[in-house]
Amino acid sequence: MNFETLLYQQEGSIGVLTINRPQALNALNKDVLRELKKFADEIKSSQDIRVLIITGSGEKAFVAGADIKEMQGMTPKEAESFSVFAQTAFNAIEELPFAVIAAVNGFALGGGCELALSCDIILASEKAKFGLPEVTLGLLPCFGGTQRLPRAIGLYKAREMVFSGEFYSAADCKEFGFVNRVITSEELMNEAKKLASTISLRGPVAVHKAKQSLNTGFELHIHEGLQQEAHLFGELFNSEDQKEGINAFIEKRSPDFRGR
Ligand code: CO8
Repeated sequence: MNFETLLYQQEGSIGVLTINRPQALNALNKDVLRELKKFADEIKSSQDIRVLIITGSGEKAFVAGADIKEMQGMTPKEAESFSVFAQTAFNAIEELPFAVIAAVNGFALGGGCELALSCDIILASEKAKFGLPEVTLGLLPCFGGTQRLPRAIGLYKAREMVFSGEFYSAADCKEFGFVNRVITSEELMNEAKKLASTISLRGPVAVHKAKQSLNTGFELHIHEGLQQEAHLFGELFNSEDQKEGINAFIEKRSPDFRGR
């Protein structure tokens, strides 16, 4: 895969996607967003990837937000379309059929924080700073932040973050509940790969269906969510992986999941 603003490397079944505009602290301009969407569309049908890690290039930033310079002079209609376009790209990341880990190595501001929130698991370095500083620019978070953040941490903490526009440490965000773990900068990628490696050994069809059950079920009434959970559980019994998992347990060996 060849991109101008993204770097992609695959180690076995683990993909590492790096947002690569270090000169602008990896800010999300139209090119990055277009490429992110294209990347998600291409990778979603890959048979040999089981976990994706997303990180930022350089030591300073994961992603310092949408590209502020591109917003100058936008009309209301252009701004709305830009927001929809970015939301579509982030939805595509969120809906990937495998686990996605954000390895947040520095500033995750505005669109950068929202990108992390569209990943399944957020690991952060001690140096990471999160924030939704849109109101400091006379804007509001529009790449999903006003929707995903309160769902993740509740309305009250989300209001504080959105209304204040302040930056928060990784430790604060862990306490808020949307950062899973805080790790030293040196160890961040190793830890992300270790977790990815653990997940990659699990049944890929099961991880995919569990992700669907968690993410979609979260939006539903519990009764509908439970119905969906049972339905997805039933669907797993069409998969070879399910038979392999159970057989491996009974035969006292490690399962050899094929993702089908
Ligand atoms: N957009 C464009 N360029 C950026 C951005 C950005 N978001 N962030 C940093 N840069 C650029 C700087 O302009 C600078 O470039 P140059 O050297 O050419 O001047 C370079 O990156 C390095 O940045 P700094 O010199 O500022 O580095 P510092 O270490 O001094 O500061 C900060 C780091 C604190 C991260 C600072 O750069 C900063 O505050 N950046 C902006 C953060 C921000 O407000 N992000 C939110 C943006 S809004 C958003 O994401 C969602 C809004 C959606 C709007 C959609 C509209 C349709």
